[in-house]
Amino acid sequence: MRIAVLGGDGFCGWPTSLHLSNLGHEVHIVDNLSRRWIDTELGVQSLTPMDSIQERCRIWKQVSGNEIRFHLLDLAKEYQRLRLWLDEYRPDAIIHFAEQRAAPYSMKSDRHKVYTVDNNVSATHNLLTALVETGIDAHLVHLGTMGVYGYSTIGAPIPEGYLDVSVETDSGAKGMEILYPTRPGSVYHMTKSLDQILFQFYAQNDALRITDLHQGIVWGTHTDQTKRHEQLINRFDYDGDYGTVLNRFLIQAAIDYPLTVHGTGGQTRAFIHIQDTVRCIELALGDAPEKGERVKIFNQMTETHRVRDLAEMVARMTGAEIAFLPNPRKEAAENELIVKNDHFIDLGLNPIKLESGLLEEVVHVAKKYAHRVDRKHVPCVSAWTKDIAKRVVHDP
Ligand code: NAD
Ligand code: USQ
Repeated sequence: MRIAVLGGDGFCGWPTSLHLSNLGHEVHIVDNLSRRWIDTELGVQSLTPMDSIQERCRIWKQVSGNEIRFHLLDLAKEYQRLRLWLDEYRPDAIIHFAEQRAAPYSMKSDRHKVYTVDNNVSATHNLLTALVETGIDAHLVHLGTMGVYGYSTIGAPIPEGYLDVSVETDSGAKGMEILYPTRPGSVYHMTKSLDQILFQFYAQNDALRITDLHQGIVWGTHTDQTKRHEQLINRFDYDGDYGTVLNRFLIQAAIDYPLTVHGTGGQTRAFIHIQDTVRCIELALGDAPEKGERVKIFNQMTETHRVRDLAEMVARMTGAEIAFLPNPRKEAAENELIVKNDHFIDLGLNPIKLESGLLEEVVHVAKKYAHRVDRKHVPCVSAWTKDIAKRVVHDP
């Protein structure tokens, strides 16, 4: 297949591009490199030394013999160029990673909120309307988030996107299926909730074929393909805005920084290893919806953990200390999370478990690149409300 990977320079997009190229697909990366600019804005860098996207593609050609082409394009701001690009390349499938993906970054200030909504909603809508306009019948696979469901669940398993409800009417109870009600916990997560409505509309109105993957927190760095050459290495964010919780704990342990647990660490979240992310995308591509079918929604996660349990696991393995800090976010102190992920298991996913993959990650990535860490960028300084900002002490 000819596959466009939108956001293919990012943490999930780069290993996905390599994985699909390795399977023999013709891969085109489309990215505006905004993530690299945000690193500059924040004064941070990936823990791992990343080459330019052009250099990464050159090395991949050298290692694999396969070509990945890079196209510099802003999905949100360059609608006409996007439409022309699609018309010229006419992909069979499109993987859409190209959004601002950090909840703390989206809550930093009014400017960051506006940017995140403008960028994410426009990118997704521009893509959908350009597909209609060009008449391209590509399978669109979007990376959504488990966060659209919200985290204060009632202990019932979260289904894959849809909920069967019964509504009382004058002629008795009527059953119907609805999108699971969204309850986003940040402006970033809210944009993913808005994406869901855009997908529902375009699938229903224009018969676009769409799969929305509600992904949990991705951990790890390497995949089989990124390991093939040092210059193919993946991005690894550890800073307070973009670093996700488990990757942050791993690097904190490596630099003797007490593990930064927010509040009681009672939030339970869904997780998936980056190798399983790329495999899930391959599986989703092979299971495309028919024209006219409703949006397919899969929960892309393999296990759930409470944050303080993760901290204890990392502390046991490494001897790190744990620090319980005031929570900069507005989130429940404790929550239960039970998630259905039958679709991917039925399609053959054989998940990498955290206990088995964790140690390798600590030794090979966190310790190897620990000298690149700037400790002052470790704390999470983005507060969800002005009141919370007054209570959170930012002490590196
Ligand atoms: P990332 O920030 O590393 O990569 C996103 C890429 O998209 C970047 O290279 C960026 O430059 C590009 N991009 C952003 N806006 C763009 C635009 N307007 N035009 C063109 N390119 C643009 O993020 P990631 O961790 O790889 O996440 C990828 C997707 O997966 C995101 O949509 C995110 O919401 C979703 N996701 C990520 C995680 C995770 O833990 N990393 C978990 C669940 C879902
Ligand atoms: N947390 C800590 N200490 C830290 C960092 C985070 O206790 O140092 C806590 C947070 O308060 C939160 C939990 O860990 O309760 C998860 O935080 P996170 O930053 O790892 O994850 P999140 O903000 O939810 O966002 C990440 C990705 C996002 C993706 C989402 C999937 O950045 O793109 O959509 O995970 S999910 O969480 O399932 O919605």
